[in-house]
Amino acid sequence: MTLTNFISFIGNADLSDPVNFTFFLGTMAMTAASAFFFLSLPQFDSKWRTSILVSGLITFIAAVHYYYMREAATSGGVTTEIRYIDWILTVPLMCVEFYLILKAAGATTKHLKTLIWASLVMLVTGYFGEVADSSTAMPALWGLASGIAYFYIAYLIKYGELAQLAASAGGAVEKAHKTLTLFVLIGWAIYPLGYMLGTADGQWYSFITAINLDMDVVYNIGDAINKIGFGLVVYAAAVASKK
Ligand SMILES: *C/C=C(C)/C=C/C=C(C)/C=C/C1=C(C)CCCC1(C)C
Repeated sequence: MTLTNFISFIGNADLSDPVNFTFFLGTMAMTAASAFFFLSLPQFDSKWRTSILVSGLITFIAAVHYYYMREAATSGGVTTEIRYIDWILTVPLMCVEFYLILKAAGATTKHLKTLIWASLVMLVTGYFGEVADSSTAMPALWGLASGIAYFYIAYLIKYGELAQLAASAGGAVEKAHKTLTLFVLIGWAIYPLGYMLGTADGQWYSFITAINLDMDVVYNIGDAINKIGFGLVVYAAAVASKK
């Protein structure tokens, strides 16, 4: 069996295509990361265990969705719905991570609810934008609404009460909060880029297609950075607070 044969056997797809390849790699990376987080659970005390468990759930949910998205993409199908179901489950769980880390410092379920609502608004409006008629202004308008919700989330964690609670906690908690905030500010900014690439047709931002990347590739890169990276930050904070 040649390598090409083997690859088409496991993926049933041309892996020289960046969309297929990043879906394949994404499935593997998310699965491996989930195993890593789940298997590391016993080494932590109960204060951190839920946070690590949530890290593992985020990558595990993604792994399952990537398995199906890879299949859809390689058979010429659509990935949009699977993608957004994934995000609607995993992004609120990332909000839970912010809450869990700051819970001992005084974060309340009210903080959590606000974050979750804002993230749902961001994602639902984004979905409407992706399926909207590209010959109208709707993709731009839905994208704008989604962007406002995104900036609101960024504001809440960078300048809101959560930031103050993190500062008052200090140590590993403050450091983790700061790094997770950077993920939201920089890592999450990858997604609007993918959205613009995927909806550029007939829009004022069609110049973006000068970047010769498929929307799915950009989303896949964003997910790898944000889901695995985010989980590793939480893991590192848990390790640091053991000492
Ligand atoms: C694991 C998945 C994550 C962290 C997904 C995050 C998704 C976003 C931050 C999406 C944001 C969007 C905008 C800010 C505007 C355009 C529409 C979206 C939904 C792509």
